[in-house]
Amino acid sequence: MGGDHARIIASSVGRAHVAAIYDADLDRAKSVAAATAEGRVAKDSYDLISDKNTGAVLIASPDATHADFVLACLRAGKPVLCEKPLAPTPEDCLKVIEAEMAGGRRLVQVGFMRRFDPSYREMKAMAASGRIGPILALHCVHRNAAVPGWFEWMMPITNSAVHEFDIARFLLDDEIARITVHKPKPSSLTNLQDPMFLVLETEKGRLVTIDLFLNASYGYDVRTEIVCERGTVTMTPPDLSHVRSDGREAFSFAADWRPRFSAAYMLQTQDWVKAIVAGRLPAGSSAWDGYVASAVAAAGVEALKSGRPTEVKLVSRPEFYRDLSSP
Ligand code: ISE
Repeated sequence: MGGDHARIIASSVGRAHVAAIYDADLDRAKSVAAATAEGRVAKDSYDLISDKNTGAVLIASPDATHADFVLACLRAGKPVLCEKPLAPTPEDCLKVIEAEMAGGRRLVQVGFMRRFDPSYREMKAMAASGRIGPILALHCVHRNAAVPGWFEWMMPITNSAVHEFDIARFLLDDEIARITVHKPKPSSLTNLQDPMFLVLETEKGRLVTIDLFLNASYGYDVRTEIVCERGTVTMTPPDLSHVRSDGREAFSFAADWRPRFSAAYMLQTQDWVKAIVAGRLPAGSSAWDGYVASAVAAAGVEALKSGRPTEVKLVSRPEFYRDLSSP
């Protein structure tokens, strides 16, 4: 993912270039840097963050390392775009929030790139226009072909379903109050509880269903339907063509999220850089949004363990994080 971000900055973002790359795997850092940063590799991640030639930082490291790196960026006063989740636990997200508020400047964006995806944007605009009546419910399907062996038991919720939590808040303009996790018969292809069906209840009384299946084998398949009082808005398959032959019609699935959301990743980074240059807030998810998604995930992990509906516990939202981008 870090390599993809670096390539996007090097090829598709004006007013920015890749200053240098750090990766725990030096060979990987070298190969990405050769393609994007004229070979500039940093030996130490914290030195790279504080380096005077680093104007802003993009973090795409393992989930549990995010908060520490973001805190280092805040200490250095640098804008930072951090891959999701902001941290796997809401407690660590709150440390980021406290540090950002103490610095008095909004510097953190969380990489919930779906907010920039043209299909989600169009769906939100249609539903929000009110032309087909108020929104009643949301259905989400989130399927990966497979996840790596190091994926831990709670990561379907803390790493994957967090996207659905964030996009549900974005589409519905509503907060998630309660979560229940249902456990269907698990696939024999993995040791995880897979699939899981999540049911979210929102503050405004809507239901959100999430069919989360991370070893679905056949491809990367993300789908969403917004149910309104007088109609529905459904995401169409994002393929480029359908083939009709031999008495059937077929289309292809992406292998993973990178081709499916390539436009979203590019638009996200372009907006982030434009916002930094213009001195405005970026349009993406804030540290507050990152905290809320991880708080819903924490309730989800509890619900997975207990089998019971679990309340989402949020601290009250500081004035510092009130803006138009989130509910
Ligand atoms: C992965 O980390 C992502 O961010 C993808 O967008 C998501 O669909 C996938 O489930 C995650 O594992």
